[in-house]
Amino acid sequence: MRWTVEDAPWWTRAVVYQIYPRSFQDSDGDGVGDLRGIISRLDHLAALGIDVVWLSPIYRSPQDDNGYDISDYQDVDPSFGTLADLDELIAALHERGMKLLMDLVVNHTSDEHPWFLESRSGPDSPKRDWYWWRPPRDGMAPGQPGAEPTNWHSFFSGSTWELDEASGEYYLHLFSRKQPDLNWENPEVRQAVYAMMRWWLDRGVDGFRMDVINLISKDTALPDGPVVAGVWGDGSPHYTDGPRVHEFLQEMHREVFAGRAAQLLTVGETPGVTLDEALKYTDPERAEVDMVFQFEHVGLDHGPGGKFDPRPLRLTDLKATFGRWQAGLAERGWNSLYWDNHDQPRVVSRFGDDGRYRRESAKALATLLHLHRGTPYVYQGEELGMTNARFTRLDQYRDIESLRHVAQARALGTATDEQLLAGLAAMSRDNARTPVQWDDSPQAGFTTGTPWLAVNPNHTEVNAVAERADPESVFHHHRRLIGLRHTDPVVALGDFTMLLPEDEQVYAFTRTLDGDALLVVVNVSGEERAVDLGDAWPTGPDGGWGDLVLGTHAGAGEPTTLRPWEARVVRRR
Ligand code: ISL
Repeated sequence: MRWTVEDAPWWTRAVVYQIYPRSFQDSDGDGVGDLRGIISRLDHLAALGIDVVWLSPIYRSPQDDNGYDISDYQDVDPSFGTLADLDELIAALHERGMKLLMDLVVNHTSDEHPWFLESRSGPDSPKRDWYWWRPPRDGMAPGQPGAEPTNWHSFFSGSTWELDEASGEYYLHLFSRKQPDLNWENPEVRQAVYAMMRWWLDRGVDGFRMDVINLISKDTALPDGPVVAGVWGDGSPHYTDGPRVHEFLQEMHREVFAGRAAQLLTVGETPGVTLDEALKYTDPERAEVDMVFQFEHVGLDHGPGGKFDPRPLRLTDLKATFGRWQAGLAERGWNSLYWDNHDQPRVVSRFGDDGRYRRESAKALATLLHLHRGTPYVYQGEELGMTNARFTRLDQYRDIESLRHVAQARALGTATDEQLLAGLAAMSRDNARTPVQWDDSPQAGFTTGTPWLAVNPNHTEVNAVAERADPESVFHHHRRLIGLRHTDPVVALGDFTMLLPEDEQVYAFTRTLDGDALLVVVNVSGEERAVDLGDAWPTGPDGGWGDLVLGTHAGAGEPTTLRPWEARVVRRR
């Protein structure tokens, strides 16, 4: 089953923009971004041409993990505004022809959610079974080292089990101890989630980005995992793409999306997902979700010590990964395309050059993002070429993952502060969370108060006002790339063929549809480079590749030589 221009879903031609509300725009001077701030910046999104906004969580939350710990799914956190503000945002987006995706965080709740408070009230609570409660291992005493029901290591360091002193039992939390995992085995839990989702759709939202949705089904035997860090084991084989996950998602589709699925967009965040599993999640005939976020390409620079021990990216690894995913989801299913989000460092710092070639490399990487087959996701500030935070002290970091990593490494003596600082500077999630740089004023136009996370000092040069004013900017390059997806069917639906898979410097591929052919060729380096594509894309009588549709550099340049970080999109005559 392959879509044609006539029957392809609307989101094959759409571009999504992610807003991380804490850091987007503050309207009341408390240093935290909010909904009214977002409403005031919608013209920026309209100018960029985006179709869909994905809003990271704005629900009521103790903010232990910046809103990914929800204590009320049907209310807005006061730090972000009110439900009335959200209704206004939905209306303002719809007026401009844009849709709104809500973040759906239902693998876990906050430990302050009424469901968990009830569940925790004792073993006889009617909601006890809504979460994962277990006694200590093998008759050991509660709290005794090693008494945790499994040896699983949390995503945020330490055990995935927290002892509840009152009952002497432990509850499961794959993330922080303030994020207890819901028990999806219990049908009441599932029905409560579906009812909440219907309530949002009825309110006017256009779909969901589903947080760690491939972790909701656990092996109920809860086996230990192989030991990986000190005493801790890797439990992920027992909860990633677990035994009932597809059944649950098909049930959700029937209960929530049936009858209105065609207007909506659903995207599952699926860390550790394999291509085979992704095919199941996204095969339209199975009716689960429209697309998933895979994680292979953002793991390629993780070193032997994990994400905070990075190594340089090899371009051939990146091409092997994307090539496999493009081919794997060509006939069935669909890719989502991303470099950045609120959990990843800034791509221009990570895979580009955030010094001399900041602008050029940001544009080259944007070209790669938008020209693959799939739905592109642009993360706030990516369209401005924003860079990593450049913090110089550990006390500048706020993210729970970074703070827990530092605390654990210090406790175990596994890294010096200098090494920790280097690891965080490269990989901390806070790199993507510094406030959006709107202008060159002291807090970059983000707030009139003190921002919750420091503004990057380079906002004096890197900011939206400067970007919008310069026709050759990163912003305008993204805008043109987004426009191409809207107008050129070959960009949305064309076949993908990787060229030069062994080349460590040039990333080249073709997109073809009904006799139309585009070549995308990108110099992923600061060195000039002559490119010979051989028979895969022969040069014409003028010695060139064809008509330039879009390029990163002004002036024609040499016909088949790319300047540092130059990207070209060319149409065959
Ligand atoms: O960023 C990560 C650690 O390096 C990822 O493993 C991340 O934790 C994982 O992708 C899940 O992310 C999502 O769920 C988390 C939340 O902290 C992230 O912000 C969210 O995107 C728990 O809700």
